[in-house]
Amino acid sequence: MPIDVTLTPEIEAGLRDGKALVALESTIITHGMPWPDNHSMATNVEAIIRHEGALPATIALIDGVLHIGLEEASREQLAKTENAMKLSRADLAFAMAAKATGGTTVAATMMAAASVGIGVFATGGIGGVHRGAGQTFDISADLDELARSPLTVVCAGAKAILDLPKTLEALETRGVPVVAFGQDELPAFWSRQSGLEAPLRLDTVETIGDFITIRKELARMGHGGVLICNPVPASNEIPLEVMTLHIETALAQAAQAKVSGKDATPYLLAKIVELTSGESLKTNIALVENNARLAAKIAIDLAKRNEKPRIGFM
Ligand code: PSU
Ligand code: MN
Repeated sequence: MPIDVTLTPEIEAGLRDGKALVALESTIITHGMPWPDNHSMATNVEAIIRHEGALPATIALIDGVLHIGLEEASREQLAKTENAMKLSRADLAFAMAAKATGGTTVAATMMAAASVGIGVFATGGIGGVHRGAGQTFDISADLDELARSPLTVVCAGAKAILDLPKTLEALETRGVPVVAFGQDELPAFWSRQSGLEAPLRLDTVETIGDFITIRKELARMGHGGVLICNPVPASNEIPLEVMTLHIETALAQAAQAKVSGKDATPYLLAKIVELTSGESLKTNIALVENNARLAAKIAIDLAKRNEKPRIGFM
């Protein structure tokens, strides 16, 4: 049975011509933000990537067809779909067989992007080790995917609703480099600070490009993704002390409502929007836009390097 995957003509040509491409996830559209902010965010993020000179490839499942690059009409349809599935690695084939519509998480988006050779991906925050994981075992499939698929993922840090120290440990175990961009501290999504030192730090697009290029040359030793943590712009951040209180309230409400598993992240994000009277949504949009800009610059830097072939040492 043929697999239903469709690339927009633009993405197909971009891949053939070695253009700078940036993959975008769609769970953030279906489960991360309410209509119509989800739609305007998705549209703006694509425009930002184009403005920088790269091509955006939003990835999503629509009526069982895996789209790599979404036309405007499909993007709007997806943003309006009320019962869209949340698709991680475990769900993708099932949802394709069922001809379902859904947003792809970081994990499923990485799988799809890697399968066609897109190397750079922008998102808001990755999934990670949930607080209380010692009891629930709730660890996002995003972490295993980062270990597996060779993509550079630009995020604003792991969502601060997670257990950040355990998330860092899990990434280290899986051999995923975690790089803070322009600061020593790991950013915590809505906040620039987390109280944790990032394992690695780089300050320029060019040094990120050097690093990724060497990772690629070492690929025969086996490697997966790289995580670039880009702090939210200072003008849009909500300080960690403020967020800590809201996160604790949201977590207590989730426990009381017995929300767990796949529903945990969307529930907590929605509660936090409520608790901050919409402030966290504005921050979320700003950080995704900021990540799209950096991801586009990285993709352009890498595409330029590929124009002049290099000889690896192996
Ligand atoms: N960041 C957001 N909103 C989101 C997500 C991240 O601001 O909706 C999504 C991403 O798609 C991520 C997923 O991959 O949440 C993680 O979910 P889980 O913890 O269930 O793996
Ligand atoms: Mn989970």
